[in-house]
Amino acid sequence: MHIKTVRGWEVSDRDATPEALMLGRRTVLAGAAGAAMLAVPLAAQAQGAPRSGKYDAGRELTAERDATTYNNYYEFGTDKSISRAAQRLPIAPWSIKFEGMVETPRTMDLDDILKRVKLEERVYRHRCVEGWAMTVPWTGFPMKDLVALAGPASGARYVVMETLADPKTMPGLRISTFEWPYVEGVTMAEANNDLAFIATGLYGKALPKQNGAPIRLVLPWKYGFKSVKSIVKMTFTDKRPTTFWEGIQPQEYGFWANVNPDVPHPRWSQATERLLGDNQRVPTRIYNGYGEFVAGLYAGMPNEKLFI
Ligand SMILES: Nc1nc2c(c(=O)[nH]1)N[C@H]1C(S)=C(S)[C@@H](COP(=O)(O)O)O[C@H]1N2
Ligand SMILES: [Mo]
Repeated sequence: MHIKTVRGWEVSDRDATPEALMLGRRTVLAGAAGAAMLAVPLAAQAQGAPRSGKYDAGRELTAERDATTYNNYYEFGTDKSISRAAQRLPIAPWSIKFEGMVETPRTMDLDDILKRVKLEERVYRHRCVEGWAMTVPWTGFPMKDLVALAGPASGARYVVMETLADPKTMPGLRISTFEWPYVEGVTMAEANNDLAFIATGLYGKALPKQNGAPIRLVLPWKYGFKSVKSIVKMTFTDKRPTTFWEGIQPQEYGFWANVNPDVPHPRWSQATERLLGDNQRVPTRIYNGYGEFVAGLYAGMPNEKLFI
């Protein structure tokens, strides 16, 4: 396969200009990947959920305007200014397919899922591998509750999640150097860790489209690219998946992608991060500061490349 020059969001945050990625990879122009459809009461997905006191973010909230206008959502374009373009994302009705090693493969409507979970608000730090960071209040529920709804079979070891791939509304799907749909995965132990969160709201409102409406993953101890947006499918498997960025640049992005200031990206340092808003630089912390909750997940894995 011929590899062309490309840099994408993995360009250092300090060099600001995002360019298109590399690699002559065949694109699977996913057909109108099926968000099967039924009505969803969107407003009900965020309002009035009580804020959890379990995880103290320890720094000021990012301004809502910054968090909702500076985004990574490559389906809508490779720069940070996709918030307008993303308004075409069709989010209602919405459903999620549960497939693979589950007791009963099925599709569940989002409104049905929301009836079976308890919403709460959590303020989490977010660290993008490019070097920028934010602190935002997500509304949602623990990922383990979604796993329980899916009903995995006992042999399942990984959960794989996919974003909608809709060529009609997502111009980024024409970039054939990417292999759509966007796919991410975690181990069952990671999925069942209380910190792993499924968000349906942000700042007490329904999740904005540019932030991954109507339902996305939030893994605050990992680099942001693991937190897959607009999820339409959850597959349980006993094989580790090749994830979106790993498939494109395996020498730069791996499966684990845990935040670590001492493990530089091959092209830039990860020692500090730039806070959206005031652009202040602060030190990056191992596991993005969530080590007490998640470090145990990685004990006894000396041969795994746990950090990027
Ligand atoms: N489907 C999809 N999910 C995605 C991305 C993407 O391009 N497409 N970008 C990831 C990256 S690199 C980051 S940092 C976060 C950004 O989330 P935000 O725009 O809500 O800040 O989403 C992640 N999830
Ligand atoms: Mo990112």
